[in-house]
Amino acid sequence: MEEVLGSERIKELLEQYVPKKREIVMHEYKGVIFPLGVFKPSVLQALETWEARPEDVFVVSYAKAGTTWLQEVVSAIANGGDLEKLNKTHTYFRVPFIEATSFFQGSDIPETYEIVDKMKSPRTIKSHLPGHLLPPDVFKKKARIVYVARNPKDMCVSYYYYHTMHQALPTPKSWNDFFEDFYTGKITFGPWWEHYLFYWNLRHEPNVLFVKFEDMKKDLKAVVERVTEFMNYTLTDDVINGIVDHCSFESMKKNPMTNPDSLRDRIRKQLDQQAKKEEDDTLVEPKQEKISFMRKGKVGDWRNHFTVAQNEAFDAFVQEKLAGSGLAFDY
Ligand code: PPS
Repeated sequence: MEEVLGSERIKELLEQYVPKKREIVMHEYKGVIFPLGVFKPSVLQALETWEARPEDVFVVSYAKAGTTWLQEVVSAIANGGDLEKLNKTHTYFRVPFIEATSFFQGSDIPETYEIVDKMKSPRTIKSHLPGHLLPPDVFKKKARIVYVARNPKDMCVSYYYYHTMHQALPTPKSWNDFFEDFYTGKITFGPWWEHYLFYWNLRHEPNVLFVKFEDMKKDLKAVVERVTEFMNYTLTDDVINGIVDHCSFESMKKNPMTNPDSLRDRIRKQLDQQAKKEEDDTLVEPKQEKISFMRKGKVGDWRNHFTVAQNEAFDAFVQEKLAGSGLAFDY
């Protein structure tokens, strides 16, 4: 993205960014719910005929599964572990989110996928699209897909907090309400179990690598090595160790080029200024301001949120949905 627009232009757009009054409207596209402000039907439709390249690397996941973490690993590998180079551009621009409308809404820039079209190969691209909505050409061209899955209990908690802080997502009435929606699949990106199973069933394809968040927590170096081999790179042990340090929770949280908060803070500043100017307190829905995108990054935070009854119901549900698939998680 940066190579197409240039970092100065991106900076200029961020500074000019004037948010529109925003009502959160959801729409359904081929059985999946999306907020209209970020995922337009026209973009989802355009992606059906979008042209992939065999050398593309897609980081695909359900929301809050560890995408940003894995995309940083992939981007670091694609850049040969050159951390100085990585730290010049935010991960958001190094690994564009193909189905998302650029957050510079109202500006004159093209859709993200059009920017991706102009990027040089090898491109690293993020997507949360379920299998039936990912551009079919990705499968046809056998572009690489690195998929990350996370135990659905922690993913549910992380997604709940994300809904309380993200301006484009509807604020849940309560944890209990969100829990019900998550487990029935009535949320952005749809039923998580269908998302998982589609990619899990492709895990033996040579162009697909299925990774688990919990394995990244257990042994990040082993995962970095697997992804490096999968992407067909050869990196020295020193370089691999550098990537592992760069991608630790602590490093990514304090690095403004890997922590999505740094972009959010700039946008929030603009929102505050605009609201003040217009003396308009309805400009944006009040959101939790203090929660970081890099919230906890742990396995097991669900224990602080699920009631005993919720846990029992969820276990039974997971067992039913994943039965016979061989897909299981550490909690
Ligand atoms: S998004 O918005 O859907 O792309 O979110 P995603 O990046 O998939 O998931 C965000 C959660 O991943 C955690 N995270 C990490 N955990 C451990 N180590 C590292 N380096 C790391 N980077 C991101 C992040 O903290 C979110 O999880 P929670 O549980 O909310 O903390």
